[in-house]
Amino acid sequence: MKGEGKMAEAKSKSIDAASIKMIEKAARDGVNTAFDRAETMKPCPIGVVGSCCKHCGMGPCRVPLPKGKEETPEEKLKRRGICGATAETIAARNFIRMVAGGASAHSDHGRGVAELFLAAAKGEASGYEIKDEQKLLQLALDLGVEIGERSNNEIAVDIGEICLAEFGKQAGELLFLRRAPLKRQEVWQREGVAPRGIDREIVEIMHRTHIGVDQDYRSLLRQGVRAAIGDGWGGSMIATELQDILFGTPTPVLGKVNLGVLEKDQVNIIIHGHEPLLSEMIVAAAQEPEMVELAKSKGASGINLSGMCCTANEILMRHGVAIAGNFLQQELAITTGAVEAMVVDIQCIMQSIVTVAECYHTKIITTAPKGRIPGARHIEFDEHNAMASARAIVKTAIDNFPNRGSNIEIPEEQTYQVAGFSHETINYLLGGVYRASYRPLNDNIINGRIRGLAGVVGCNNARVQHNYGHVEMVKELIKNDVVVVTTGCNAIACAMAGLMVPEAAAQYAGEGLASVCEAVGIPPVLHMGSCVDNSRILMAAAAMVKDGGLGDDISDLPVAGAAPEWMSEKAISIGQYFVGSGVFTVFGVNWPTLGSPEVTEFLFKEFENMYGGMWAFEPDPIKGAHMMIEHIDKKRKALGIDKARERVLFDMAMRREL
Ligand code: SF4
Ligand code: MSK
Repeated sequence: MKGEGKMAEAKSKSIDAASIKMIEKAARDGVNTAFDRAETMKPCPIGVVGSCCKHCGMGPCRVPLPKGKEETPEEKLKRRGICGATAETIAARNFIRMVAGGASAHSDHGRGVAELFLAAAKGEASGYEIKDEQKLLQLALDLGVEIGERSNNEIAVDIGEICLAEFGKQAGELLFLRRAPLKRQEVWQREGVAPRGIDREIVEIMHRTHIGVDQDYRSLLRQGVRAAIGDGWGGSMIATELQDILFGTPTPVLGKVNLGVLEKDQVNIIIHGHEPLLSEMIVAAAQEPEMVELAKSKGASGINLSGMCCTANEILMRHGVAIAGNFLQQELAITTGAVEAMVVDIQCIMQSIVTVAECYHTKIITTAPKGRIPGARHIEFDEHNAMASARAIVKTAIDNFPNRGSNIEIPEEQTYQVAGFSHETINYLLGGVYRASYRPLNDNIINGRIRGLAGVVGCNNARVQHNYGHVEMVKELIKNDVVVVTTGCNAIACAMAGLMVPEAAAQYAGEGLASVCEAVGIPPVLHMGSCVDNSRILMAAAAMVKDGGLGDDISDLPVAGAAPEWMSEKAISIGQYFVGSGVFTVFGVNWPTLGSPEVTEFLFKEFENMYGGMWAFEPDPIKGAHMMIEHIDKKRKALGIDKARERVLFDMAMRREL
């Protein structure tokens, strides 16, 4: 690997000082990273706009944009795939296959959680037990499960079986759709997008996009909405709800973030991926006195656990475990030379980490049967004996400590953050334990101190400067009094930039938002968890509608969504269920249907008439933020609360009232 490729110009690659240092170290060490590959690997101009089809053996077929505005039928026939598919069909098929990929990733995660939940309730998964009884009982009420004198485990068995059945259901509607405002449910009925079963809608996408099936882009995109709603209000929501019951619903917790959390004298273990099922056990195993003693016997002063990507968010939210970084920092963490083991499960794991690890001493340990990488050590997670798997992993890391080389450099950068804002916690923080509600949030939106709410989420993308889009967009929003809720790699970027401590309100937020944050003691950017936890944002939006004063539907709320550095198919599915739930959603970097102006127009404009929410594309994060603010102001005007902001002067009386 040494000497391979052109080394990246570090400073233009990231806004984060720790990452820049490690990009430079990788260059010195001759280690090629995603930052280098993004420079040398130019995207195919036809593929990037969604106009390349390889759905059959006659392709790939590439269909360019038309030359002039008016095309004759003869000219039209020349711009087709071999099977006759148009640019519209190809772009729409590609787009909803991305939805299918994303929805299946989230939903298969949810299925895994439901299976473990059921096994734990039946006493077949030692080490796991119900941690949040209140949420268990609430979910029982929501799902119509009898409570009576039954034990928690008896109730949980029923809940687990009902949730598992949601995946393979063939008819009817997903049960969690009932959690949406009534008006939203009517929109889904009207448009024919209420999902029947989570798996069914994904399979139907794969069928419709096979050669020669659905060749009407409107019809294809409708199925995309249906499957995405099955993700947000189905698979992802099941994952979040059952994880909370099994591992505890997050409450505010202090944590540290960035590569500086790695410890020079300790055994460093990074847990990377998405599922908290095994990582919860690794957290426990790493604290066992025998393990700590074993680490000391190898010359380390202890065991230091940290997370990466969404697993990091899961264990931060529930245990305050430090976060080493987000998606584009996975290779950089190994480049420090100080990581004994990187333990991975599913999603967003770069195959290259195995080869980067070969340049140092790090062991890559895969744990999921469906997520294997050649060259990695595989220690399979056995849910019936999870602690044994966790101990084997921790021991492998400890045994590797003496193999550390001398080429070690840990950047000092790390920041503090307050995380753990589940939608229940926001409820309690705003309304108090005895009158938990979103009323104070709604009131402050109505009186104009808070302009609106934005959900800013999603990945890093090596095609753009690491973390720049995330941080600039969020800063612009809070400066304009828009409170931000966040998940995934955006949350990690915001934490690294110091936006997730209460003091950030005074430094970065507009006067109205800052005054509310100071009164409640919260940061202006609220960490709601991992990718599947975007379902918490849906629940928060539904709660805002329920508390009244801001319309009858999510599409009436002064809210907007964004993923300024998206890259994964999951981000497309998330964006699609935000839009399908009535939220205006802006994506950065690139847009995968630009090869078909009709499809793009349909998603960006006509969707608003159908769903109340629509997509937009803007690579500049500040401009993207202003598109969101404009939409929020449009909704404020429609609600008749646009004048309130003009009256906000924040005299002493108003501050006292707060
Ligand atoms: Fe080409 Fe049609 Fe086959 Fe796609 S399905 S690769 S457009 S022939
Ligand atoms: S980890 S899906 S890069 S947010 Fe959830 Fe980050 Fe995107 Fe993966």
